[in-house]
Amino acid sequence: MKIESIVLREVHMQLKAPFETSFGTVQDRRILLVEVVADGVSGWGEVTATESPFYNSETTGTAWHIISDFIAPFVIGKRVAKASDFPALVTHIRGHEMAKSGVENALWDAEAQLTGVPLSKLLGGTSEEIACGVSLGIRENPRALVMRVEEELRSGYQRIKLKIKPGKDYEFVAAVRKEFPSIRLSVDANSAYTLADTEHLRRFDEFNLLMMEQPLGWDDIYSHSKLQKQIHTAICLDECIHNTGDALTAIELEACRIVNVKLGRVGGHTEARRMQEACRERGVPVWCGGMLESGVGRAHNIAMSTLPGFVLPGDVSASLRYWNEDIIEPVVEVTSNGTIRVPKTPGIGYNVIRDRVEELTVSRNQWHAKHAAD
Ligand code: OSB
Ligand code: MG
Repeated sequence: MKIESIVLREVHMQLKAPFETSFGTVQDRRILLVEVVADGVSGWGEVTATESPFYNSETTGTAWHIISDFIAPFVIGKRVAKASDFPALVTHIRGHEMAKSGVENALWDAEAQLTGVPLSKLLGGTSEEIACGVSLGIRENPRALVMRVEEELRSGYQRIKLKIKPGKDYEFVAAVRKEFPSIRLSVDANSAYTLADTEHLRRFDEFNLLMMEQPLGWDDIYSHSKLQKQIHTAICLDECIHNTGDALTAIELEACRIVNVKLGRVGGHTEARRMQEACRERGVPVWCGGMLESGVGRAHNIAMSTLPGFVLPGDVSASLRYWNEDIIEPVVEVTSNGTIRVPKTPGIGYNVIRDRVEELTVSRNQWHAKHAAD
């Protein structure tokens, strides 16, 4: 495949409602979309960075800079036999996994279209339907949260994850657990606690949670290994895991028993596939995390979730939970059993609505290969 052109767009999309985590509240999303033309076919990827560096160190702005000033000028006109060769092309650029992932995943979409297969199949995915959960932002009070949980369960979702932070944690989880004693329930702290909170976090053992996601430092596998030995609840790492090496470190140190795989955080489909395989070989369950994606990122998450290591419901849910209008058609829908049917058409399997993308675009940058031999 020759990388013939790259179009980078920043689109602005407003979530239906503000989403609150321990690190802040977001409603106005600034999303980067990457369109790569390879051998005449357009593939789409999404950069899943947040607007501020409060989840990890990347932002929409840093990804714009890294793609515009380093990735795109370097890879334009180059050839790769497969999308899985892309990471080697940009390995000299340190970190910036989310920026890289946006470009790599667009190439995967292009390769799947050129091969005439759904992206899920090109990746080696086996399921035709994926299991879905939801991630619920922090609410005003436990009552409001219980009402939201009830609504999501009515829609069929198979697992409920509650965002927590100090002061808005124990009572909120207790209220939900009391109302729904047997649902699959988990919590996500986004690094809001420290080892000094061990006693407090141990109290969550009574809720029989499926997992507690990223309670401690965003880059601190070591402290999680200390905590995991002192609580019964399985720790799941999110922020700490940037590559398969991190996952293996965490598993060996017993810092977690479950791994959240996010395409952006690990740098794209190639590394995500390697990571789920490494976890599967060791009997460690993985699931697909979400980053409040537009339809493009969501489509990639769906394809990835069909790989055999993804044995727990992910944070991949219906388009209309997030957006009044998504940028793909059909929109992503969830069955009454809390599953998403995996598309069977080539590529990501959804059409990007170009006119809508154009309307939402606030900035654009593009690169074209020179003709001749490059
Ligand atoms: O930690 O999983 C997280 C959203 C933004 C940043 C981090 C996280 C999240 C979510 C939302 O939990 C998942 C989703 O519904 O897309
Ligand atoms: Mg998380």
